[in-house]
Amino acid sequence: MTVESTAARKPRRSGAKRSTSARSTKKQSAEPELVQLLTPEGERVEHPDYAIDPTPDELRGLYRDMVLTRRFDAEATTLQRQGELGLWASLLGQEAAQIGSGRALHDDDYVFPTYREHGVAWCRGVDPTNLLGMFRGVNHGGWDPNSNNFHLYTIVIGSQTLHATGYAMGVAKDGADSAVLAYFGDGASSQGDVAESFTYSAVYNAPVVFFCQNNQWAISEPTEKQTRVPLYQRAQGYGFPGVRVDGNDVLACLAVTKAALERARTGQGPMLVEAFTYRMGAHTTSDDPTRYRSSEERELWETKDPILRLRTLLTNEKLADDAFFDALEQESDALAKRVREAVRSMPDPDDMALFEHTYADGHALVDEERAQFAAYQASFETAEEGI
Ligand SMILES: Cc1ncc(C[n+]2csc(CCOP(=O)(O)OP(=O)(O)O)c2C)c(N)n1
Ligand SMILES: [Mg+2]
Repeated sequence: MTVESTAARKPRRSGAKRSTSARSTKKQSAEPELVQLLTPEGERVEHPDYAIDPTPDELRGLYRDMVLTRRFDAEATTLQRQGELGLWASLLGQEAAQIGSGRALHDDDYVFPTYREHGVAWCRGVDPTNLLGMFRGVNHGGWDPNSNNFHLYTIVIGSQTLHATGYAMGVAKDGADSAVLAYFGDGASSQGDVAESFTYSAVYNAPVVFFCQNNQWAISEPTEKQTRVPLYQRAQGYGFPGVRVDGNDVLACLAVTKAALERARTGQGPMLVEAFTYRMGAHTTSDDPTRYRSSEERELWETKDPILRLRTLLTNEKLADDAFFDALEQESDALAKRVREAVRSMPDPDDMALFEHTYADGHALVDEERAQFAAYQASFETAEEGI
């Protein structure tokens, strides 16, 4: 099921684009239909429901976003390996899903992420260094959600879809014309929270778009263990549209999310977007995917790399030259250096800060725990003095 794109149809900018209507992306097999606007070979194609015609500047911008996000992510993984972070959840392979959907947002839209949405955070203007405090264990979040309309990372999988739905219901009650974008994964789709948020958002016609990054794995569990139908088809049972998009195609992710958000903003209710993609790396730095999946699978997905296909388009259509790619590499290195320095100089938190902000007005139990912990910490000081 699809909805009409709100993007105006424009004439073709280049002869390279062809229509997919005859060559439908629906395969002979039971493979579901997939919205695609940029093939793995870097060729532009059209889709009958989703039109988009980005300028060369916008195409270069999307490419830059994806490259910088990947570089930041690689640096964070390295920092974890060197003991500077306790854990890192890499987005490798999911750059197009995140940048495409992230760039579809208006400033006053609100985002509820999981723990892997580093590319979306980038689009929202959250400084990448702020994402790392929680993973270093020096804070519980790292940014003010209301400064960027980007909620804190949520580890309890699926729970943020409920927060997003409640927030969207509030947006509707306020009569505001903004939308809410809720991210979740294929594994989270099995959570009751997600089912409840689908029900509530549908019956209250809440302006929320559910963006499921189906990266095909929930730690070591494949998507076949989560569902018997393609995930986007779940929406139908709740009474709102669902669509599957090529999650490694930044243009398709941008076009479909734009249309879904506009639909929500104009009072037409929720929509589910399933971005079909692949988690190229481990679940987190604590995981070893070689124990449960084949290297052939990863190699296959390397041929569908989201960054490579846009680079091919930019190069083939002469929309970017060596100077552009070289400058971007330098910018990436500078970002990595800045991130590394920022992480290493993050101050350790005050031990007692753990007990702050639990309750707005304090709580007797927290007071008791604070006192106990203070005594425990003090016992080390006494022991050290005695040595
Ligand atoms: C409610 C809950 N149950 C279990 C976990 C442990 N857990 C963390 S991530 C994860 C898998 C999530 O998979 P998916 O939703 O596909 O997201 P992905 O990690 O692939 O981005 C699980 C089971 C959790 N964080 N929260
Ligand atoms: Mg997953």
